[in-house]
Amino acid sequence: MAARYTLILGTKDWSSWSLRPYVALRAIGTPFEEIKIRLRQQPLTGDEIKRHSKAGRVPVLRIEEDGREAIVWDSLAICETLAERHPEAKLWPTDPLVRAEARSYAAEMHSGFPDVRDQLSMDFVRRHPLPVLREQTQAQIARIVDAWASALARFGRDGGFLFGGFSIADCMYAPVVSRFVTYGVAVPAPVQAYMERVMALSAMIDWGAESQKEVDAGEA
Ligand SMILES: N[C@@H](CCC(=O)N[C@@H](CS)C(=O)NCC(=O)O)C(=O)O
Repeated sequence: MAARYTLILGTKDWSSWSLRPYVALRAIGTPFEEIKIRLRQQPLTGDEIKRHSKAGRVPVLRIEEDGREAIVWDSLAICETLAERHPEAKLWPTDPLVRAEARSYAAEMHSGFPDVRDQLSMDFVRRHPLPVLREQTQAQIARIVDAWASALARFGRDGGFLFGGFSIADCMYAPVVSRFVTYGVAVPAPVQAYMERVMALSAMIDWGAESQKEVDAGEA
C-alpha cells in the first residue's frame, strides 16, 4: 500500500523551514495532505504544533504506511527521509562525490547564516527595501552567492540547478532565494538566472499564491 504523507507546516508567507520539504515533496510528485498552523499566535501556535511533534517546531511530516506511523521533524531530516524513500526522484545527485558536496551545501544552510535569517526574514509575497546590513550579514550573503555561483559554474549546465538536476541543496536554499527577491539583493547574472529558475518552479508559484491568500486574510 502506498504511504500516506501529511506535511504539517507553518504560515506559508513566513515559514522558511516549511518551504523546504514542501518543494521536495512537490519535486517527487507524490500526493500529500497539508495541515497548516498559524505562526506568531503564541501560546496557541506552540500548543498546536506540540499536538503533532513534541519538538514544538514545524515542519513535521507524518508518514502512515501498512498500519504504522512515523513522525519526522526538522526540515533536513524530512528531506533526507524523502530522498531515501523515493530514490527515483534523485533528490540527491547520483555521483557520490557530487552528492557529498551537495550534502555539505544543505548542511551549511541548515546550520548557518544566522544574520541573514535575522535581518532578511522570509516574507514570501511582500517586497521590502534592503535594510542597512550588518557586516556579518553582508559576509554571509557574499558566501551564499559565491557558493551558488561556484556550484552553478561546475554542475549547473546540466539542468540549471546547483548540482544540475533539482536536488535537496536547492530545496534548502529555496527560502533564501525568496528572501533575496523580497529584499532585492543584487547578485551576478548566472545567480540571478538560477533564482528566477527556482521562483518559476510550480511549487514556488503555488506557495506564493497561498501566501498571498494569507496576506489578504490578515494572517501574515
Ligand atoms: N531546524 C528546524 C527549525 C524549524 C523552525 O524553527 N520552525 C519554526 C517556524 S518556521 C517554528 O516552528 N517555530 C515555532 C513557533 O513559532 O512557535 C527545521 O529545520 O525544521
